[in-house]
Amino acid sequence: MFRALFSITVALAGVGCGANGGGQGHGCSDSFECGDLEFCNAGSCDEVAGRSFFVAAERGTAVSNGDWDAGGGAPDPFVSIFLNGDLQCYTDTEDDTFQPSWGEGCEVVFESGGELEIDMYDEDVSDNDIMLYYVASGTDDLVSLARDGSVTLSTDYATLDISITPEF
Ligand SMILES: [Ca+2]
Ligand SMILES: [Ca+2]
Repeated sequence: MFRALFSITVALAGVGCGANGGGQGHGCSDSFECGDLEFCNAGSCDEVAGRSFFVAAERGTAVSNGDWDAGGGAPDPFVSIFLNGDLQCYTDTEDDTFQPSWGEGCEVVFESGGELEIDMYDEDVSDNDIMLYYVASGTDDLVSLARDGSVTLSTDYATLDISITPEF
C-alpha cells in the first residue's frame, strides 16, 4: 500500500517537470522556451505587455560621404524615442562626428499593440536632417525587441545600436 502511493507521487512530479510550453513564471534559459507573448527574463518567462523597459540609444555610425552639413563635414547626431506618437525622450547631440556614442534613453512601457518609434537626426541650424527612422508596431514587434535585448538599425546613411532592458 505504501509503495503504491509513493510511486504515484513520483509520477505526478515527473509530469510537472517535463511539461513544455510557456506560462508566466515558468523557468527558462531562452525565450523560445516561453509563450508567444513572453520573454525569458532572468530565468523565468514574463509577459512583455505592460512591462517597463529601458530603451537606450547606445552608439551609431554615419556614412562619411553623406552631404550632412553645408560646406561638408560630419553630422551632429541625436536620437528621439516616441511611444504611440508621443515623444518620450531624446539624447544629447554629439557634435561633428561619424561615430556618435550616447548610452542614453528612457523607460518605456510596452503595451499590447503599442508603437515604438526611434528617429536619428543630424541637428542643423534650421531643419534637422533625418538619418534613420524605425518603427516597432504591434505586440509581435515589441515581443521581438524584448526577446532580443538589443538591435542594430541601419539605412543607407547610418546605423544605430539600441538596447532594450527590462525594468522592475
Ligand atoms: Ca545637415
Ligand atoms: Ca548638422
